[in-house]
Amino acid sequence: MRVCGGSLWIAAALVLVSTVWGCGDGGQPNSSAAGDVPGGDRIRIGFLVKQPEEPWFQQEWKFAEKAGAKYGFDVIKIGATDGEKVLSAIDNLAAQGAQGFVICTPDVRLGPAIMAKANANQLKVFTVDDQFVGSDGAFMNVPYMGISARDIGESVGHTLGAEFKRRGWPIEETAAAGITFDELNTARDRTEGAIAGLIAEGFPADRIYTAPQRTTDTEGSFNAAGTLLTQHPEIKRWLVFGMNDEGVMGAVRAMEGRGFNTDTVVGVGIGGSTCLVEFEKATPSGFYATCLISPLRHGYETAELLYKWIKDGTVPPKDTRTKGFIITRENYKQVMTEQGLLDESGTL
Ligand code: FCA
Repeated sequence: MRVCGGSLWIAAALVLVSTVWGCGDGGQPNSSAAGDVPGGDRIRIGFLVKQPEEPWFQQEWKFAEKAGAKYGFDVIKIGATDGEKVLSAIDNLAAQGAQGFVICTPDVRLGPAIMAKANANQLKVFTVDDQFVGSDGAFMNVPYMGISARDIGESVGHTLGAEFKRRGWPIEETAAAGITFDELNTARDRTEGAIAGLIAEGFPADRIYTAPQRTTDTEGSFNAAGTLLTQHPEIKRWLVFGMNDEGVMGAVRAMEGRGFNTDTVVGVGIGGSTCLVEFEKATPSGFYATCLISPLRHGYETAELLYKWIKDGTVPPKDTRTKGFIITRENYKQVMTEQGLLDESGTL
């Protein structure tokens, strides 16, 4: 299959593949020999992500490829941003001789359709980050690795509550802004956890305001925060939380746009990839900390477990939850190095 200079048909059906294979490598999955035939000896897996532009997912891909390099399997990286793209990607993976895929789905309710398509193509499925939800509303019985969303959210809330006290901010001038995305379970668990953590620190529940974001990116959060700021002109100091780094960075940007600064905003994200630019700035911003999560575990281990499932029939654990670690600009390099997330040159 070729993507570069392809026909309209390719553009329509396979735009997802071009996202990752790009044009520079001749449209072959990484490390596969030219002329490799579907069904050849070398195991191939897909790795489908809902937001290929997000650094978290790029990191997952990078670590999945590291697993592929170690064990000698190919990883076909696919940006699958909607249901149509996911379903056509599954057919394409099968046509290329892949035997399974890891997926962070663009919509958890696609679970039944994705499983039907995967089963029809005899592909094994490992879900990462976002868990499939069946037509009955329950989580589906498909191997899953996600973050310990509630605990991680609570640690965000505790960090915000502790900063509020440490800075001695007057409560009558202060509120918390939570940018929410309740359609997604892992997102809701995170922000509910943050609220619980703040309350456990003694922060008043009636000063925690939430604003739903329409899209889970920086722009979605920027817009949600803008609405909240317009509703609450009386608030002089903000504590900010959300489902990920993007959710907090967008809100912090919206606040900066209205004159708030590092003395009046404390944001704590969840992630550790996107927010690195904040920590690397010479002057601190209102983005104070994040709860570092592990694209290494979510990328490398999911790919490794899927590979062993295909190769040896070792069924992966059904439900794995990974931990987080609060980091700030003071300690991020050290903690990220300890977690295997920075290379020798100190970059991601
Ligand atoms: C979800 C979010 C990502 C990341 C991941 C672990 O998929 O959208 O940003 O936080 O969970």
